[in-house]
Amino acid sequence: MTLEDLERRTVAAVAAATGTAALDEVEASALGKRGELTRAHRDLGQLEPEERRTAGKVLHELRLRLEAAVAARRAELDAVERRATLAAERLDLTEVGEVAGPIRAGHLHLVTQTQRELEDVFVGMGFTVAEGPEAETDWYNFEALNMPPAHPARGMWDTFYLELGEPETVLLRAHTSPVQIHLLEQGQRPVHAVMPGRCYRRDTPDARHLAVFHQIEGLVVDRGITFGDLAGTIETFTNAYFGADIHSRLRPAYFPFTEPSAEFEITCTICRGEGCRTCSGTGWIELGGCGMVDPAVFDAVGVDAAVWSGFAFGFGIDRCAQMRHGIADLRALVENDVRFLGQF
Ligand code: FA5
Repeated sequence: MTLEDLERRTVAAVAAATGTAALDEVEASALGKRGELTRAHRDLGQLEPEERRTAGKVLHELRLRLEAAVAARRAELDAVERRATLAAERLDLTEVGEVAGPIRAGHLHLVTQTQRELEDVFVGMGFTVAEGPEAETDWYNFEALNMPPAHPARGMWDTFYLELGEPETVLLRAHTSPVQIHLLEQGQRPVHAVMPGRCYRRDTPDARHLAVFHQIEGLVVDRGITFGDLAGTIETFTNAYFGADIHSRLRPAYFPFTEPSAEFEITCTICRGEGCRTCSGTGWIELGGCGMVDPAVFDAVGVDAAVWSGFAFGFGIDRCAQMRHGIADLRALVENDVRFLGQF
């Protein structure tokens, strides 16, 4: 085989090598210890010194060309193989975007938005915002609110008890009214506060009820507070939050911790007062209870009822959201269907 043949064949084999392993073989058979070029070098010994020098130079130049061809091809194949390895080891972090379309930013749940809006309305009316614990003792949820043990009104709140201490002494609060007691115990006078938070009841979920829901409590304790202040506050709130075209009414009611007491209702926004499944055909939806603070509550926390008077209210935050946005069934708020929640 002539050197031209060797060069042509080797260059073709180098170009045809599809991986670095194949290239290694081509390089070994052409340039390696037992390769053809090495053999040709060895054969130089049989030549005359003059011929040997010329042929040696030719062989050396051929080796340099072939080594350069191998190196160039190796660089190409290395790059291809590195890309393949990277592609194989790539961590696909874009799955959500590819599966569900472009990634959308979330937003606060409607109930949280509503709670903040209600807080804003009341802060605009001069109230401060306070919070209390969700796990309470019997004293805060019932007794200090004028419901001694075995008082029949306790049945108005179907309560979850915690297995802590004596049976039925620690519970998940059934309403936000216990926070009134915390504020009064802290000695604040006068009080103009709203207290939003989560409440728990063994209520069967339906169009207007959830077992875990939210209330915003209101408490005003000052000198010379009257029922007129309560009615005016509720009317101002209704206009600010629902708009002037929504009708509201107070109906006489009973709560152990207020006297007199009332229920606060607005026209059902689902049927505009016609009567529907959401309002059980009455045309009205109850948003909360309210009344003048009962002197027995003042007694329980050491407030002098001869000096101070006050009113309190407790509205359902979920119900406010329901009426404001015309949600026929409250359960939709907790079913976590983003198509529903994404609307708000
Ligand atoms: C109370 O909880 C009293 N603590 C309210 C109160 C406060 C009266 C201060 C007087 C003075 P009631 O159980 O009616 O009252 O609940 C008040 C409101 O909470 C209801 O009108 C309703 O809007 C909401 N609510 C009650 N139970 C649920 C429930 N299971 N799911 C959703 N909202 C509820």
